[in-house]
Amino acid sequence: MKSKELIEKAYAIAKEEYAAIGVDTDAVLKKIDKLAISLHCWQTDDVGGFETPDAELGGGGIQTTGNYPGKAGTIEEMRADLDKVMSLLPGKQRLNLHAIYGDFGGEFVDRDQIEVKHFQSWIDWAKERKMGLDFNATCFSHPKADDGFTLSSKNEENRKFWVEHVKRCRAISAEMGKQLGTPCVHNTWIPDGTKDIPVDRNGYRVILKKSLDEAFADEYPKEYMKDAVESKVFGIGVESMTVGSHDFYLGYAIKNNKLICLDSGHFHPTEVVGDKISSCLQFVDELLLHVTRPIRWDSDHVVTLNEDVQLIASEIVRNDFLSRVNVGLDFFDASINRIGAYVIGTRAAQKAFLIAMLEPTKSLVELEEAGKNFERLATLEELKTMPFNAVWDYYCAKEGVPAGMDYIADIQAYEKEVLSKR
Ligand code: RNT
Ligand code: ZN
Repeated sequence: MKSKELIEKAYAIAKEEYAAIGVDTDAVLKKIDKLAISLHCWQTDDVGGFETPDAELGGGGIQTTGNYPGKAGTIEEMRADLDKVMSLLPGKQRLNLHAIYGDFGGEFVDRDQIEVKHFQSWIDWAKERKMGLDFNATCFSHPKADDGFTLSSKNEENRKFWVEHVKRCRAISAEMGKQLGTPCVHNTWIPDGTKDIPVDRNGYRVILKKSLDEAFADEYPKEYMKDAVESKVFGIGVESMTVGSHDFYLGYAIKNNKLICLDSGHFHPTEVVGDKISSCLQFVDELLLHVTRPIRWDSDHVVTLNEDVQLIASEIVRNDFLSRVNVGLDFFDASINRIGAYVIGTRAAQKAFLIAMLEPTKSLVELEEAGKNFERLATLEELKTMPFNAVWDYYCAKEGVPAGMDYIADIQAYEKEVLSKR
């Protein structure tokens, strides 16, 4: 285990090094406390949900791969896993639920029938932990989504079903926000699209717009809930056209004062979400992020501390956008210990924010404005190996969670005592 003495010694040195470039590490530690990342509950069970015993993710071009033992199969198991995850993370978190994770008490409740009562035990759970909740309509893994269309369906009965589902999800979200005293971000993502070349692209988009207008007709106070819409470039089996493209939703969000959700896996591989933040925020009030790690496609690999994630965090921090960007995660790896995956990914995102906060942004901008581009690049390179890790460890120790690699042993013990017995 990393000793308290070593952590403090390293922090004292790091503090001096950062002070020399004009960064106050104590102030950074206060600032990072304001960041509450929304934990996507679906990393614990591969997006299965609790509608039926053995429910599995289906349709819509999202997939989990792997069958590592220990997946959460019940609401109790999921809650235990979430508590474990949070015990290994510094700072505060929010919880992001999908509609399929209701507390249905063993009964089958179809998506157009869900009510607040199915989520009250989650609200109580979050209240006990002083956390906020976020929510998502689940427009996939359902027979009425099997033909590849939900809100943009030309089958009127199906379309109405999905509109009703989203309406109910928004009402549930508003109640979550009301009871918890922090606005719930409700995100709408639909898988709609076609495998092969469609002819009536416009027709589907006309229907999607109409369905969103209907689903969003009920207004709720901003203090209770906020709507986000999430685009996607393509999915497996939906290669030729996605109805809810980026252009579609960006337009919809701007015109209707909604949040746009940017998922790092939903763009062409050389596009980076970090670059989109300052563009979108010129025209929408707030953003929702789904931080993930796409590999060749929207593979939803565990987030690691890479340049894409760093740019996202840096853009938010440099521009003081923390109050306008809701940070959520969206990865699901079933091939390794799921709790381990969860903790690695969340800590990586937190580290990216910490590094961003340790940047002497003002002096970098001065170099840039003076045309000193060699000096700018050199400083950015040197910053990469500054002792941010000493600040991270100190932050973890201060928060009473394992520093450095110490969380690995904790997760191994949880696997032995809990996960392996499922
Ligand atoms: C799918 C979207 C969507 C889902 C979750 C489960 O490509 O990213 O956000 O991953 O809603
Ligand atoms: Zn997403």
